[in-house]
Amino acid sequence: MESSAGRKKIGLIGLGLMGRPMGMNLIKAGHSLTVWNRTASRADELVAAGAKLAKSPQEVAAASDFLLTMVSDPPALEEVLWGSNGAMQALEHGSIYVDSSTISPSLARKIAAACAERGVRFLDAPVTGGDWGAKKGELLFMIGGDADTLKEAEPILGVMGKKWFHLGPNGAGQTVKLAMNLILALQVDALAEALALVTRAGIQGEKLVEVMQSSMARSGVLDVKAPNLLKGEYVPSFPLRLMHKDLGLALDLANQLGVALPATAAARETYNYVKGAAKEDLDYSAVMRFWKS
Ligand code: NA7
Repeated sequence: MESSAGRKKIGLIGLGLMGRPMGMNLIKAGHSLTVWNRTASRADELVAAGAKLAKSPQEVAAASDFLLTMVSDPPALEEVLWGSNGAMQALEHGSIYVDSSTISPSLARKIAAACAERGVRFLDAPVTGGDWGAKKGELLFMIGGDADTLKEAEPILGVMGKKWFHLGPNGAGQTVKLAMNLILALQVDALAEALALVTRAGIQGEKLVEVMQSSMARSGVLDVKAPNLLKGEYVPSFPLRLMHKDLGLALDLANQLGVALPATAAARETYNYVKGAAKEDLDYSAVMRFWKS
């Protein structure tokens, strides 16, 4: 089922902030791409660049030997896989299915089992890098699943990302992704909390950031998110509503495993407050609004 020059027939479901640039990079690399999105107009840019627009997730799966999904959360993914005209029923024996949404490890394992029954090879492959990483083709993939399947998927992952980590069987990619997002959420929350303290004391936030940049507290998060916090500009790169969702998924997993995550539980309340008060879609760095609403 491969098209010319070893290019795969790729299907992409979910054309949000992340899915659109990932799809664009696949087209630029010469792959044949069939797409579907709940809100069809979000496919316009990709269709103009050469993608075929399918009428349903089922039609995407039937047209593809490599399916990629990138939707918001577990209910969205269950809908596109098992809802009306869902993709699962049309996945071809021998094809590869990669999900890059952030979902629960248990749902990843349920999908892997359903795929195995159809002779489909499944990888959970959530990403980190934000929408700028997706645009530049520099995402990091955290992979759960079979090593040989990963080997086969690597040329396609390499179009969208710069690195991937094989972390264990299905579910392992999602487990590490939830741990990663927990760290990012806490780091940004801690930075916002410290900025609230110094600015209330009459010291400019920039001063704290300057000191941090020369200390052990420097970090990638500081480089990328401190400017948002200092300017109060929160254009979504990674939306707060999705970070809030991921903290909930991390706490659910912790509950299942019997691990206490007290700092995560507290941070989720802070993000929850800002999410409830927000009228527009915001980046997760808007957690600062807990102190400056
Ligand atoms: P976005 O920009 O919020 O996009 C989410 C996508 O999921 C978008 O295509 C949505 O379609 C789709 N979606 C949401 N709910 C559904 C349902 N019920 N059925 C079908 N499709 C749905 O998120 P990002 O691109 O930033 O993130 C994607 C994932 O990566 C997410 O798991 C993050 O945590 C990490 P719409 O356009 O709204 O019709």
